Amino acid sequence: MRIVLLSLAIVLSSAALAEDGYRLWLRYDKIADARLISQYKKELTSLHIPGQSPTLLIIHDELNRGLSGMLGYIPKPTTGLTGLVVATVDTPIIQSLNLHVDPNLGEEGFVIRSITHSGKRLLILTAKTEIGLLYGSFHLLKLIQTQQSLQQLNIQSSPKIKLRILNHWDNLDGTVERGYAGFSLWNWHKLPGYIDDRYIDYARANASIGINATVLTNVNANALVLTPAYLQKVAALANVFRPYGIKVYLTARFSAPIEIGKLPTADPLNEAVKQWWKDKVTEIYKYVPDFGGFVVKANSEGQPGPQNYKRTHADGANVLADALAPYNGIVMWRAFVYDDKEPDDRVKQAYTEFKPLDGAFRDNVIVQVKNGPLDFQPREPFHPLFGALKKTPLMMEFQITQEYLGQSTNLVYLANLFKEVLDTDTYQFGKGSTVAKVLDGSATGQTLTAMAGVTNIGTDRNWCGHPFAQANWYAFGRLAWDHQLSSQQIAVEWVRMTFTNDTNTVASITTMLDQSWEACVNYMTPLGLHHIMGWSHHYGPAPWIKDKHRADWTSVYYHKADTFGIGFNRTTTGSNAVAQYAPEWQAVFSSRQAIPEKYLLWFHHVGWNDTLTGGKTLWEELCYRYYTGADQVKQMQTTWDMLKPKIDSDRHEQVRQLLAIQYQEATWWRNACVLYFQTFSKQPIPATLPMPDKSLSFYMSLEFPYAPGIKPQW
Ligand code: BDP
Repeated sequence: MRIVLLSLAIVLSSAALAEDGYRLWLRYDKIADARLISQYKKELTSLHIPGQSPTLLIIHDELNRGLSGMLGYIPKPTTGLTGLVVATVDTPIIQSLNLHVDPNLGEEGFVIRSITHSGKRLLILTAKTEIGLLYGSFHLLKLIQTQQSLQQLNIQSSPKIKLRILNHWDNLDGTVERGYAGFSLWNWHKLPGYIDDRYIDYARANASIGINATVLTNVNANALVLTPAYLQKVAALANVFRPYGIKVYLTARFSAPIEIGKLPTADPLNEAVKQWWKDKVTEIYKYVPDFGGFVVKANSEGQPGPQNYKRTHADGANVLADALAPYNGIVMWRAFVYDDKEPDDRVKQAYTEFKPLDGAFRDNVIVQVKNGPLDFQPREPFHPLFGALKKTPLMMEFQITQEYLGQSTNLVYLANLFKEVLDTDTYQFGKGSTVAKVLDGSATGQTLTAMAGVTNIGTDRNWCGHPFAQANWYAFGRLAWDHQLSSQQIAVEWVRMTFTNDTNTVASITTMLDQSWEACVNYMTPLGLHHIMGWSHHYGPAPWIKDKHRADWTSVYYHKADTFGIGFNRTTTGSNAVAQYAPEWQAVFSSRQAIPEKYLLWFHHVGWNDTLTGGKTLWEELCYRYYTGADQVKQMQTTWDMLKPKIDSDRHEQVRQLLAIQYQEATWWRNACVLYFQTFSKQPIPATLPMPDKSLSFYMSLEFPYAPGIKPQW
C-alpha cells in the first residue's frame, strides 16, 4: 500500500513539475546549491514593503513567490529597517536613510543598493513610483534567477524609451493575424465578467521586462471595438493591467464615423467627423480613464484613410490627436503605406508620402515606422525615414511574430536583427546618430519616444508556439528598456532564467541563439534577397510567384532574376531608392564595391558571373549561402542533442521535434530557391554540394490552404 501511495505521489509531483513553458522566464525553481541559498538568505532575512496599494500587493506576492520558490522560504515580514526594504523615495523610511538618488531616475526607474545603516546591512529597493518598485523587484528576482551576488549592489536603471509597446494583431473573432501560437488571449465573449488568469500572467511577464503598453487589436481594425459593448470589455482588461503599469491602446478604423457613427463621411476636415471623434474619445475615457490612445493603419493594403477624401496623413492623424489631446492620449500613425496603383518602387513610397509632411503633425502624434522599408523581411536595410523627419517624432515597429522568419517552427533569435537596425548610423543628425538615438530622442530632442513589437503571443500553453520564441518577446522588452544591451547579454539572461544556470549549457544555447538569425537569412533570403515567400500565408519559399492581381505582392517584382543576373537595381540607374538615405549611405549603397554583401541584391542587379569578395561568382555564392543556412540548422540539432542530459525532457523533446521540422523547412527553402534561380543562371549547382532530391515542379506544386495566421478576408 505504501509503495502504491509513494509512486502515486511521484507521478503527481512529476506531473505538477511538467515543463510546458507556461512559466516563461519567471520559473523560480529551487536553487540546488545550498551555499548560494545561504548567501542570499543573509541579504534577505526579512522584507518590509510599507503600504497596501494594488501594485505594492503585487510586488509582495511576486517577491514571496520568487523567493519561496528559489530559496525555499519567505522572508519574515517586518516594519523596520532590516533585510530588504522596498519603498518609494518619498516614504519616511527611505527619507530617513538620506540616500542620494539621481534626480534623472525618471518615473519608471529604480535603484537597488546594499547599505549599512546603524551597523545593520540593508538591501534597499527604491524608486519614484510604485511601478518603478515593481520593475526593480523583477530585477532583484532576476539577479537571483541568474545566480548573481546580492552583496554590495549599487544598481540604477531607467528606461531609455518612454512607451514600450506590444501590438496585438488580434481580431474580435478570436483569430490572430500572423499569429502562430493559437488564438487571441482576449476572450471577448467572456469579458468583462470573466477574467482569465492568463491576463494576470501576461501582465506579470510584461512588467518583468518593462513593457508598459498594449495595443489590444489588429491594425486591420474593426470599428466595433469602439462601441460600448466592447469598451466595457476593454475596460476590464485595462483594470487588470493597470497595477502592472500597462496602459491599454486600441486601433482606430478610420471609417468608424461611418460604420458605427452613421455619418455619411469620415473626411477628417468635416466638422461632424471631428466632433464624432471628440465624443468617441470622451466616451472611451469614461470607460478607461488612463486610455493610452490609438494606432492607425490608413490608406494601406485597402484600409480606409484620409486620402479617400483627398486629405493627407497629417490631416487624418490630427483629427484623432485633437480629440485625444485633452486626455493626454496619443496617436501612433503608421508609415507602412504603399499602393499598387503607384508605379514607384514600393520601398520608396512611405518616405515619399511622409517626408513632405514633416512638421505638419500635432505634438501628440508619433509616426510608427517598420524597421525596414519593405515589410519585416528576414533582413532589410534600415528604413530611410529614421532620422529623415526632423520635426516629427518617430517610433519603431518591430515584428516579434515570425511571419517571414519561419513562423512558429523555426528557432530564430530576433535580438540580433533588432540590434543590427538599432545600432545603424542614420547620419541624419551627424555621425553617430544611430536609429536607437533617433528613437530615444538623444539625437532628435523628441520627448515622445516609443518602440512597438508585433507580438507572438497566443493561447498556446507556452504562449509563443515555440519554446525559443519566448526569447523574442523577452528580448524585445529588454531592448525597448535599454537598447545598449547586447543581444548576447540578453540571450544569457534569458537562457539562465528559462532553462538552466549550468555554464556550459548556457554557452551552447547562447551560441545557437546567436547564429540562428544569420542561418535563417542564409536559407531564406541571402545576399539581400527579399519577399520570395509563399503567397498570402507567407509560409515557405515561392520565388516563382508572378502574374497576380497586385504586382507588388509577387516575388518576381523583387528579385528580378533574368539570364543576366538577379537583384533589384535601386541605385541612380534604377529606382533610386538610395537617394532617400543620407549621403554617407547613398555612397555605400550605390557602390558595387562598397556595399556590404548582406544588402547586395536589395540595391543592385548583379550578373551571375560577377565575382564577390570571397572569390566565388554570384551564382556560386548564392548556392553556397543557401546550403550553409541549412547546415547551420543541422549544427543546431547536433548541439541540442548533446544538451539532452542538461534540459528537462519535456522541452528538450519539443525543441528536438521543432528543430527537425526546421531542418526540413530550411532544405525546402534551399532546394526550391536554388532550383528556381538555376532556371535563370543556367549553371550547375557546385559539385561539392549535394543535389536537391526533388524537382522544381514538385516544390511549385505545394499548397497550404490552411496555413495559420492568414487574414480571414484575404
Ligand atoms: C504585413 C502582413 C499583414 C499586415 C501588414 C501590416 O502580412 O498581415 O496587415 O504587414 O503591417 O507584413 O499592416
